Amino acid sequence: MSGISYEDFLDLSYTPTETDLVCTFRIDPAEEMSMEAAASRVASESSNGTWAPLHIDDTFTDMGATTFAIDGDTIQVAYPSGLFEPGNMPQVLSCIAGNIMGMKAVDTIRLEDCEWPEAIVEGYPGPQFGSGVRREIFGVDDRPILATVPKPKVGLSTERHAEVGYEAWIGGVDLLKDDENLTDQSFNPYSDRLTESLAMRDEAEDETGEKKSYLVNVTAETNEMLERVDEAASLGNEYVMVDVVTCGWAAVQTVRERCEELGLAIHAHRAMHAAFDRLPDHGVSMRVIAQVARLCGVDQLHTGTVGLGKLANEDTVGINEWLRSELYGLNDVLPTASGGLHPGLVPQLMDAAGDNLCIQAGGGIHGHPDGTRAGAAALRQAVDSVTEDVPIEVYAQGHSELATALEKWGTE
Ligand code: CAP
Ligand code: MG
Repeated sequence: MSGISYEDFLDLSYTPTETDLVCTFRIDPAEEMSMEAAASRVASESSNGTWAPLHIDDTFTDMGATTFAIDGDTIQVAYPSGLFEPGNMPQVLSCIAGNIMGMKAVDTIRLEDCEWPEAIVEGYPGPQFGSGVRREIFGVDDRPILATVPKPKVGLSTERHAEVGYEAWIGGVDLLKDDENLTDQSFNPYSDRLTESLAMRDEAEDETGEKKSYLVNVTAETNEMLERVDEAASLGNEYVMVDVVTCGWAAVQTVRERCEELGLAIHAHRAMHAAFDRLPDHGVSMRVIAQVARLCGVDQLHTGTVGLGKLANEDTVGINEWLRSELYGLNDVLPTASGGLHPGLVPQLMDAAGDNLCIQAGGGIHGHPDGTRAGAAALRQAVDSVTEDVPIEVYAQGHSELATALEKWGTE
């Protein structure tokens, strides 16, 4: 028999079965490599092939993928679901975004999208709450929930951090959020910060009559992270925050399981995602990262600001739509808009991204000329102006905190 060679993985007459995982890549073949040859190698190296033709009999299970479509620089590859260990996200990524990312046969390769079949999705838990956090935790379903990260992002003492949280909660935000590089450092240790912030949270709840919560960053080595999750639950918090790309999907899967036992929601920060998705021609798209995050079961995920803020964004609206789409009964994910946001941007943001959102502003709250409490009030007022359908400049006439924010930052 001919065995497995690089050429065996292209079949433009193949129709994917309903259990196949279909991945869309954009590739730029290396010099002197045809599109067909490169496309076949992508399917080969990401499934069961290698560079040397193999001389084998039929005593193996054929786990080969098939490139079944080529359209310009875009190729589609179908993978048999049996290639993938159920519920093992690292193994999936080792196939579809593994060795092929460094293959000499292509100058660049980008995994753009995946169509996940039920046969694979059923191995994953998906979010425990998803956008249900708004109703189940805060009792609101007619507005975005609001979060804030104290700034400077690291260096505040525990006492100061908790005070900033209190001011922000009183001003009108729902969630205090840790920044990505604040975990358990000596200037603000995890346990102290959690305890003191939740004490302030209780006071803010009493004063405002509103539910408040804390996206406390538990990101660490996995066993350590689980201890932090347990502590957050034992002290009566509703959430943990995990930096999902830096700690890895295996850790996210472990935390998801523990959070199910404890009834905690997971806020997913995505630091380092741009190392994979920023280059338009190479890597893994944010869309796919978001898909992986949903399967693994995070409840909230940063997906960008529709280009309004300080950071480069991929198609925020398209990603949010995917996170809300039907997926064999899995819960949706609440998108979080964050990065350079301030009150004046809220109408444009909500116009593009809707109200089923979490909006985070750090600098856009704590940089308010009258301080954190006023900044938080201004953000809440900006949201109210949209939900009450009053132009933000008009609304600001009766709301001085918002008026000051608009004076400082405008609406662009
Ligand atoms: C935002 C932020 C978030 C980014 C992450 C920061 O602060 O806390 O980490 O939003 O990016 O440190 O930059 P500001 P993304 O509100 O002060 O800008 O949401 O795109 O993942
Ligand atoms: Mg941050």
